[in-house]
Amino acid sequence: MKKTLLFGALALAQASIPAQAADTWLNAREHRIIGGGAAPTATYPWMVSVKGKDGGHFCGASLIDTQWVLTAAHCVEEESAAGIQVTIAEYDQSKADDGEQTLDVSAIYLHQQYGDDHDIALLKLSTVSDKTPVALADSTFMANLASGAELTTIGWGLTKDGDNSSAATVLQQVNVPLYDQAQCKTNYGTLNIAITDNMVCAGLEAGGKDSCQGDSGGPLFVRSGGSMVQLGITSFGEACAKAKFPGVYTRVAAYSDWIIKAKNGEVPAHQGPKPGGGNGSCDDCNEEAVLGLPPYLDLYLAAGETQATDTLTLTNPATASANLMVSEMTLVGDGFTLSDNGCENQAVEPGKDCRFKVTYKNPASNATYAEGELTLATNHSQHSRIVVELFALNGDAFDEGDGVTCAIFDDLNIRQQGLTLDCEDQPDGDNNSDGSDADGSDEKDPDATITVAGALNPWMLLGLMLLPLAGRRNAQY
Ligand code: 4AZ
Repeated sequence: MKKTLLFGALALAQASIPAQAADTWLNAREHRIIGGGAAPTATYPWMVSVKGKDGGHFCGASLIDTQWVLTAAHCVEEESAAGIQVTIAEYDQSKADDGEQTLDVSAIYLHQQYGDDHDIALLKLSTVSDKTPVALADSTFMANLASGAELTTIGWGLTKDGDNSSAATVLQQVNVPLYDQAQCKTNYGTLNIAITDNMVCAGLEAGGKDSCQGDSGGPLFVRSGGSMVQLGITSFGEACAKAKFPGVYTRVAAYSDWIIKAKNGEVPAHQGPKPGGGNGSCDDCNEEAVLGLPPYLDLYLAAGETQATDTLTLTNPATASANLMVSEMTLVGDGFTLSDNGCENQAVEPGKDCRFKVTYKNPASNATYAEGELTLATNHSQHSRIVVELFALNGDAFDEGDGVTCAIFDDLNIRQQGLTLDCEDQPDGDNNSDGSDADGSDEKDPDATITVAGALNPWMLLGLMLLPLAGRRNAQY
């Protein structure tokens, strides 16, 4: 996860342990509910253990609707839906309990702004569960909850902070009071950790009772008139059960709307770890058009022209089983703009399409070319993030007739890509008629031009050259 400091240890453990090693993950970060005891059996039918496909528990969660499980984003950030499963009404991790139900996950929805905040995720189950879901707190409920109110948190995490062999086998529970929000902010502030209004803290001033590693994603709830209401998702803390550093939980009431949106298919599905280790780059990503959108778009400005526009079409295949939703379109790059946007926040039915325009306007500099990137966030299970790389080339960058300067090729990094063409044959301007370099260097004249033969005009040439170039630019899907 992306948090710093106390998140550091968490991030390290989480990031370094691959999805397949989910069972070993808990062992690597031993801590469970601290200062509590075994929960009574058959009391929390909505309690969920999130596991690898090999059955190893790595996070808690809760059933909030027949087909929906709530957990922490940092629990599933590095997971794919196919790589995990959940056991609902789990109690004893060492055996199959009466009434427990293990189901597959069909999609993971991570909060789109998840980072140092918004540690929330939803898992959609492949089939419905017959267990009774837990109720969730809304803001009115929270407003009526006083500091010091008795809350409970449960899980299979470590029982001794730092002791990796202390993970619980049977579900543990501990009562922790709601901690004053301002005090929590102040205390964590000393560690440079921001406690936002999307978080809620629980624990004793003196420490001793807390959730811990392995409890993440599980619930913080209150008993209210004979029923239980979940108000937090176990998220992080400065160590466990430490005085002045209560456990920090995602404030569920801050996400009532997000939960509705995710259930409505308006949040892009999480694609799991990125190829090559999750840093966003991938060499073997699809370079083909995705849902009608090309991996790159070249916009050419003929000499004297000030802007160029292209219309792109996003298509929901006729074979699709659901509407295609684009929740967000973001465009970066100087001089590029998006207009006539008929796609963002629209439901595109199967067999239908939507359109939008991308324009490049030369920003009155003598820029020869520009690069940008258009990203679409969609609800498509395989294409939740579509990236179109944008390239613009200014006609003024070309010599009047049919020459393309070698400088452009250098700027575009084309020469380094091995597409040297005649640039390599151009003199470097030292006027040695024997072809040698007066200064002994191998540099080429940046102002030299490539003469383009016959019908192959500069635009076509650059289009051809940008094709492999763009292909190497890590278009991601
Ligand atoms: C964890 O790493 C974790 N003391 C969970 C809860 C707390 C700390 C760490 C709260 O999963």
